Amino acid sequence: MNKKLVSTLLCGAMVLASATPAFAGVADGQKIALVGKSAGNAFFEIAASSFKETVEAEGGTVEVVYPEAATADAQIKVLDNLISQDFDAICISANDVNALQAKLEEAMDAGIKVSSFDSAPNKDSRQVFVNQAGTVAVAQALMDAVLDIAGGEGQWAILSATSQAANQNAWIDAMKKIMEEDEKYSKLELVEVAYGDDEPQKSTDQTAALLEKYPDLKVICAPTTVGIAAAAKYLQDNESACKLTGLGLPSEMLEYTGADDEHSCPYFYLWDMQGLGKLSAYATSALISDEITGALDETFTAGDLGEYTITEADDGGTEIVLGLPLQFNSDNIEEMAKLY
Ligand code: RAM
Repeated sequence: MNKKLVSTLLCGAMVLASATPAFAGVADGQKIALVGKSAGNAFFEIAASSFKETVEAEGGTVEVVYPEAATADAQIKVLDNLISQDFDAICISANDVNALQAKLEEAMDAGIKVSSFDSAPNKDSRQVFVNQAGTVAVAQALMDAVLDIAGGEGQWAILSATSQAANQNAWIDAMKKIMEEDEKYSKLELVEVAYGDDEPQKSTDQTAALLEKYPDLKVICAPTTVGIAAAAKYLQDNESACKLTGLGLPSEMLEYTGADDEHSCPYFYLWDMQGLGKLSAYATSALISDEITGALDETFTAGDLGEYTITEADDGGTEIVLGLPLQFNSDNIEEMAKLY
């Protein structure tokens, strides 16, 4: 190729580069830390991989960090370490609603942008929360599933993650409120909220204990992907009459989902997992580039997901809601299991 042609091509490329607006939200060189609730949970691995892909495609870098345990103390250790490095932002799924406040405030005071995804620390601990689906929308879907699967009446229990988990407790509180406020749930009896700590073995043991304590238990609702997968296996292996619903990953629920006696879970819910990673990435990046501050009514474009508006969260802070909860059942589980 002759020199003139090369320089013409180079000039053209430079003009193009300067004329092409930066992809909304993600700018070159941004350094972001993504903090999950615990290691070894496919939920966070899937969200983190789409978060990373989104940021890296635009020239930023992401460090994904997991605490040693699913506790606030372990996350505080992680945050301490991150604050001493030159991160532009931290995006966190909180193991506790209030306990991270001092550390996250310290991060913000140090000029680090703080967003959260999946599980929100309180409103003073973050600039914005990326909520996978509205808290009440998730609770409503779960309550209606419990009512339907129980046949309108009877005992049911919740198998949660840790007792401090901000998102679990928000969903559980919203479910209790829905149940109390509408007469149609009055024949349902919530007998216990058990905690499997998002550990497969503990979740299995808690399922076994619930069945032993409540022989007439009709439904277990596990709003945790780890808990529901463990309970699904236990109930199905033991041919239990007790049925299951909750929040799960289709890939982990494939063999347990179906509305017949062979399967332990007629249907369950989750949301667009790749979308959660992407939207969290774009929102965090938009904070760094000062496109948003996290204030109510601000808007931004989250790449091919389109435009999002920051709304008021139930805790008085702000949030960006990805979409609606999605139902997985025998009709769509095979297709969805290929995605996440
Ligand atoms: C588990 C975690 C996570 C929750 C999902 C549904 O993986 O507890 O925080 O959002 O379940």
